[in-house]
Amino acid sequence: MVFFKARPDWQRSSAQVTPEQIFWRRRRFIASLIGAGVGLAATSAGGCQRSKAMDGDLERTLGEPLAGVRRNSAFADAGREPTPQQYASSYNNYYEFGGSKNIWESAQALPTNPWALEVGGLVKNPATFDLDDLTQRFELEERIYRFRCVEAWAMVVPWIGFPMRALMAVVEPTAAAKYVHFTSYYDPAVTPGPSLGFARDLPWPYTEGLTVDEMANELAFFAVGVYGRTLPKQHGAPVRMVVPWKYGFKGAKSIVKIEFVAEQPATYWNTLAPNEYKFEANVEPDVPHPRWSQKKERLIGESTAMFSWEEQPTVIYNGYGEYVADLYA
Ligand SMILES: Nc1nc2c(c(=O)[nH]1)N[C@H]1C(S)=C(S)[C@@H](COP(=O)(O)O)O[C@H]1N2
Ligand SMILES: [Mo]
Repeated sequence: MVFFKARPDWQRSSAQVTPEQIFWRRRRFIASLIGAGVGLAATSAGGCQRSKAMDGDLERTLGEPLAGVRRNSAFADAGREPTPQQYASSYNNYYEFGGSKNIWESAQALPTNPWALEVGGLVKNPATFDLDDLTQRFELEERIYRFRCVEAWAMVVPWIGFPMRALMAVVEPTAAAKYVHFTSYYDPAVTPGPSLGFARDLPWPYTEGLTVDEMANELAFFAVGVYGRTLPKQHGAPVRMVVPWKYGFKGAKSIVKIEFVAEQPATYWNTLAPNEYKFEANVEPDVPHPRWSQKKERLIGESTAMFSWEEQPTVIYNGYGEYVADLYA
């Protein structure tokens, strides 16, 4: 496993970016000084950034404050401003609670306390982690990551959590472990899924997978918080995966089980539509989805209408190539 320090693609020298990119970067920098960016920098790590008042009902879904979390300086700048929380926390994909983006209220039915995260399979030390283990046993840090959904919308999110490899160090995968299978919470009485006829045949529970080497990469992260607080249920409380160089669907929410295995596991979207959702699912602008191009993305914002959001070019590995490209060489 190679762990190397590197700058993501958007932090390289200006010689490598076009004048147009510099223009937009400077404009955004100036905007951040006079706008909400200063608010973000001046508050404690991950303080909520708001460009306008948040809906009171939405605000009640946000978690408990996580105090004293240090921001990892390597991930303090994603080259784009963090997405204001009222957008990120009210525009979600969480199929267990419905097929629309507007599931934040129905997701409040998710029971998160107590929680048991079972880790086993090909490991030396199988273990079950409860809620306190997740927020206290592992040293928490904040990382501002770009996030890219396969549907071509994007955002920038200040996650709080711990590197996946910190958990690997505790359970110690054996040499036979080549893949990791992650399982989300599922209870048909609580998580009805989309209210469509085909919903009966969906391959619940939602699962995802990585190679062991991907899980050991410096970027791979378990989030237990966001915007300075514990995760709201709509983001996958109490613990979800964040793998920022891959499409968003790889980041399973509300994880109850992690199993180290020898063979590539079957996963939710890859089982449903293997030609559209690959197991690897790295962000690759030149590899179109069968039904749309991946060359551009739109940053979620004010309106729910995607065409009105700011369009940006998609970057290979979502800009994290210097961390992950050698995994695929
Ligand atoms: N269990 C579960 N995890 C999931 C999903 C889901 O439907 N169920 N959707 C995925 C998809 S497609 C995306 S884009 C992200 C969205 O994360 P967010 O709502 O926190 O932005 O969650 C991913 N994790
Ligand atoms: Mo997604």
